[in-house]
Amino acid sequence: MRTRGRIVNSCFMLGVLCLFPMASSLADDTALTRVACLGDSITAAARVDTKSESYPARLQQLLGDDFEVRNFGIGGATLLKSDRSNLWRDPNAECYLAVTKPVAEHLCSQPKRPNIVLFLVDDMGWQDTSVPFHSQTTEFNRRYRTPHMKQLAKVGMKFTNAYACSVCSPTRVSLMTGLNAARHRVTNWTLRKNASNDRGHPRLTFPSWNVNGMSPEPGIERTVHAKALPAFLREAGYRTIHAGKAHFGAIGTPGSDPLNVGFDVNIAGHAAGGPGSFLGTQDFSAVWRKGDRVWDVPGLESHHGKDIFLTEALTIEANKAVDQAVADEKPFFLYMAHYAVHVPFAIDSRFYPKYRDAGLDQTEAMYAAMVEGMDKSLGDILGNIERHRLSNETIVLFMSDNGGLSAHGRGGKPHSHNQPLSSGKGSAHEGGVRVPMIVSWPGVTEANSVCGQPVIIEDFFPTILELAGVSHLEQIGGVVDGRSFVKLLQGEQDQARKERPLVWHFPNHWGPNGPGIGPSSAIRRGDWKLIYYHESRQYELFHLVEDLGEQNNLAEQHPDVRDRLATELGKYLASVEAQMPSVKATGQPVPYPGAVVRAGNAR
Ligand SMILES: [Ca+2]
Repeated sequence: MRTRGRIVNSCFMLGVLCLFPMASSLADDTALTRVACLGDSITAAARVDTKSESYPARLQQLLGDDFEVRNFGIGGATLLKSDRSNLWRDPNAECYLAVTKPVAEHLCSQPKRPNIVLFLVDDMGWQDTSVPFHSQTTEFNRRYRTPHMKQLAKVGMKFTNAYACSVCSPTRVSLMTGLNAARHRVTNWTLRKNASNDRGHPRLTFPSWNVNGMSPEPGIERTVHAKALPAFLREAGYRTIHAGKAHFGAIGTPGSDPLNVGFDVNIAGHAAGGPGSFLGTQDFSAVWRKGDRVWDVPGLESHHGKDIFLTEALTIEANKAVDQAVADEKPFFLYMAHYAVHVPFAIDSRFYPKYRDAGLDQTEAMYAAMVEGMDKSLGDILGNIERHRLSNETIVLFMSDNGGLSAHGRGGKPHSHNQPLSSGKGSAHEGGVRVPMIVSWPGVTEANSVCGQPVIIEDFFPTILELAGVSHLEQIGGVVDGRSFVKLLQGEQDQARKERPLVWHFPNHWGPNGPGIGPSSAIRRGDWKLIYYHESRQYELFHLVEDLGEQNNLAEQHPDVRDRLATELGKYLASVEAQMPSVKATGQPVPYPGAVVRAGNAR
């Protein structure tokens, strides 16, 4: 159905033929829209270039089953032009839209506009799935039940070295802008205007980071002014649908409303990064815990008071928005950004009992049930797309926004929930930043394939725009830090990517203590990863292939690698004028890591 919109839009843009009124009227009147392929000019007689039989065939392929493309050869049916331009009739009085050869060829050369589903889960750890992202199946893979993720991995490509930032807002702003957190300066999570969520620190003062998040408008204090991903996609003709958690900008700023950053539809998104409740019986409100009403999930009133989990309600509403986009013949970008599996955990009674019966404590059983509910949502979203017979023209990207929560609020031993990775959400260690990622691009990604090349969250911005055929993706300021991974999806080598370092920057204080948690900057190049801790100015150096669990700090054994990476990290931070904490005792900013090496201060 939506190809009709494509031909109309393309013709309109081409300025050669405007078929829009005809396409609409014919589509309403008949099951098939008939398209007549004519010669080089519609002002000439209805004559077709018989030497070029291929373009009508290509056009038929492009337009699909909703159209009937018919080629009129010389001496064949004589088309009679009606009194409405571009509408033609054959002697049997059947109507056709007229498409001349140049137009048809132009259409055939147009990049397809696939539907795109970006399924982003909140706080989902690398091991919170039955899909093994480690080289072997783990106990966690056996614990969690995510059959639809398994199916997605079976038809698509699994990324085993995919990274986000260690907390929510930096990841989401990088995703939306293509900028690294060191550059966009939304380095910690956001909520209230002009208020930092940094926990107090005895020895460090934190910089004036962009506590108000991302802004589509210039001149809003303490924001990064940027054009967000959906704004580009909307311009390219997409219906842009936001469902779930937004968390792009602080309350009262333009970036807090997804409709202001380029989404046509907003289902339940606002400034807050967590739901008041996951339960419809609690109206998704924080009232039950006497919490601040800023956490109340907006919208979804039709589900209030009902026995429905938030994940399910969002899925139902997202599917309705997709149905509408299909009915409107628009390609769609669905940003399905679940509030799950973030706190506050709640009992999803559809899945909870079996995990409790399997011996998990209440918290872990709630968590596992929420993971399975998220997976059911993935199945329901993809099932709906299949029902529309659009699976073959829909690209699906599955991602999490940071590592799994492990420092507090979980059952069992802290910092253990992402093993074999160390630590969890809020940490510079792998457990905080390495996340599950799967991409399915029908006809392109090799089924059941695995990609071990590192990708990072800001790479999604140029990738998705490339997939959508958007060529002008210039960000405000002219810089995009992300690098498209389309080549990887196509199964090609990307040598330049191998040379590109990944950088994390967190000059902030999240709160809990634990391995890798605290103000820090980090860099990964190849198999090496260096972390620079702002308070101690000490380093951790890990060889991730030999020591995935980051247990052996090699900073002393390999000073050459340490110094090389520290200098590279420092240079990058300096180049984007990254903010650093200051030392309370002196008022001086913590130096960039390269400077520390040069000063000989490194441990
Ligand atoms: Ca998160």
